[in-house]
Amino acid sequence: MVTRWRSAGVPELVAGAREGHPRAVARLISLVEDASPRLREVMAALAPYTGHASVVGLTGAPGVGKSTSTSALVGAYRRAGKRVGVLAVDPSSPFSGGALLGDRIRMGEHAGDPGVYIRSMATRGHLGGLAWAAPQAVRVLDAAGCDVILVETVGVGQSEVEIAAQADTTVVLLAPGMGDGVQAAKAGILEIGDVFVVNKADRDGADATVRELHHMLGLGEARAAGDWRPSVVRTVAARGEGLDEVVGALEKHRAWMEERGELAARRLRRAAREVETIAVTALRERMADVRGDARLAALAERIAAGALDPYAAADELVTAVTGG
Ligand SMILES: Nc1nc2c(ncn2[C@@H]2O[C@H](COP(=O)(O)OP(=O)(O)O)[C@@H](O)[C@H]2O)c(=O)[nH]1
Ligand SMILES: [Mg+2]
Repeated sequence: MVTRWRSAGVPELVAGAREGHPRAVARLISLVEDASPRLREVMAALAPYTGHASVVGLTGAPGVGKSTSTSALVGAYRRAGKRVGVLAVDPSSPFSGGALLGDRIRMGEHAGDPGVYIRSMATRGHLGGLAWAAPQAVRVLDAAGCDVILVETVGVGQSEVEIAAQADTTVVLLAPGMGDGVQAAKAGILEIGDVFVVNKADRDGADATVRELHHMLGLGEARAAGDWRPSVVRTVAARGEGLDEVVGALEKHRAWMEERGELAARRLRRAAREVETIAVTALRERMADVRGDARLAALAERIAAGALDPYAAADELVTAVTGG
């Protein structure tokens, strides 16, 4: 079976993924990770089957309980009969093609459930990075028939926060202690949260974290009618407590988005972003090919001689590399 998918052509892989073969799904996500030249064909084949899944981003500092919460959420959605995809995006990991060790333990209870795909993803130094790869992996899971896709990213770097913000609904997780709220504010993740989870509510300080959050989000202040008021939910993910409330908050946010046309608006923004990232990456790749090119050397000579300014030279170069 392994060899079957390894040597399969794109139409066969896409058909296999649509029929729910986990190895076909895994193979397609590997093509994304590897920035395979066949991706163009893959994305064209997947396009008619995407747009069904609810995409939920989960982010927060390392150790707050994202993977534990994700696993508990998978359980909650499975009980509701949904097919679930999990994408654990880890830019620092040299591994891929399966869950990371810690995540494998935390998500182990779902191993072997045919209604769940769990995948961690790294990007192997591709120029476009995670911002380029994550949405394409989401497309694979969407076309494979997932009703819900949970994207876990560490809320530290700019690109990770951005990936979480590219979801239909973004969940920001905090845990009591260590001025966590302040940290989150610094990382800029408070602005992107639609639903806030204070996990580890079994620990001292959970009340203080909830209060701090209410204050920072201005939840006591009046809002324009119809505006979304972020939900704040307490959980003990390690014991599965509070997860039904999280699902409830996610459903409420989804209903609000649909009512306001916000879901369509977010998806348009996401699609625009995706096109932009692919275009910029393609341009960068062509520019990299141009290094050492005679055209660039000639432009440099004209600039050095005072015959041309760098802006006009850059325009010439962009026209040359995009012109064919
Ligand atoms: N006390 C307590 N510990 C938890 C809770 N949820 C997760 N943990 C523990 O916190 C640690 C980090 O969890 P993990 O899900 O890997 O965090 P992540 O780095 O955000 O993905 C693990 O040892 C979990 O068992 C909780 O609700 N209460
Ligand atoms: Mg994790």
